[in-house]
Amino acid sequence: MSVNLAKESMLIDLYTWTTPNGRKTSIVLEEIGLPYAVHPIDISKGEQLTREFLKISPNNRIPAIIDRDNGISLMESGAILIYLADKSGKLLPESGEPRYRVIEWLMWQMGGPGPMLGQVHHFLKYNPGKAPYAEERYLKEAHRIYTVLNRRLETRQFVAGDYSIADIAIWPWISSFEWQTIDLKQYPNVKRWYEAIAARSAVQRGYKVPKDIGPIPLP
Ligand SMILES: N[C@@H](CCC(=O)N[C@@H](CS)C(=O)NCC(=O)O)C(=O)O
Repeated sequence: MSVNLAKESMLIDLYTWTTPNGRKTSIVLEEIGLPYAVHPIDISKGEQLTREFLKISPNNRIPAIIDRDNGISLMESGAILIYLADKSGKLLPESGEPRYRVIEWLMWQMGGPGPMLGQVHHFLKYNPGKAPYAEERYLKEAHRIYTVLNRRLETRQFVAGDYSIADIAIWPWISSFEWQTIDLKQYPNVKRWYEAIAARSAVQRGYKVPKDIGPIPLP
């Protein structure tokens, strides 16, 4: 983590919290090695709702970044991942089908595992018993998502070619498998992929941003 570097040497300001969408961005920053300054936005205290933060993130959600090189600010983790990959020339092929495969699976994460597993957390983890239909619906969808990912990883080490921003976007959502009441042993290819990524030192550092709330869950 680059939190303690001198202010002038920072390139990226990262506004984040201890959530899957936040961790995607800190893991990518750790993987590509760009120096960054962490600005914790405690969403449990409503810090995402301030007028100051709204200027950086018009949707009032973390994560967001500012690139000090050019003043560009970005919200939406998918857009941030593409931006950082392009800026560094890492984790996203430059052109052709390999690039679109990574973007395809990144978009799959943004439209599927992100919002759907988010609903699983909301209903099963934080509000159990309040809405049985929603619990059933989103848990069923979670199993469908895990089935799709397990199938995709049957013949591949990573979801789209080499290790990429697509893997990094999906991984933090799978790291909450316990909250989702998912037994990873039911999805052996996902388990193998998950453990391999969890073992990376950049992932271990990025997981602890903006603060350490415990080790990466392992099956
Ligand atoms: N599609 C957005 C989703 C961002 C998002 O939902 N962030 C959550 C934390 S993971 C948040 O800021 N929640 C604050 C709130 O709900 O007010 C992205 O991928 O960046």
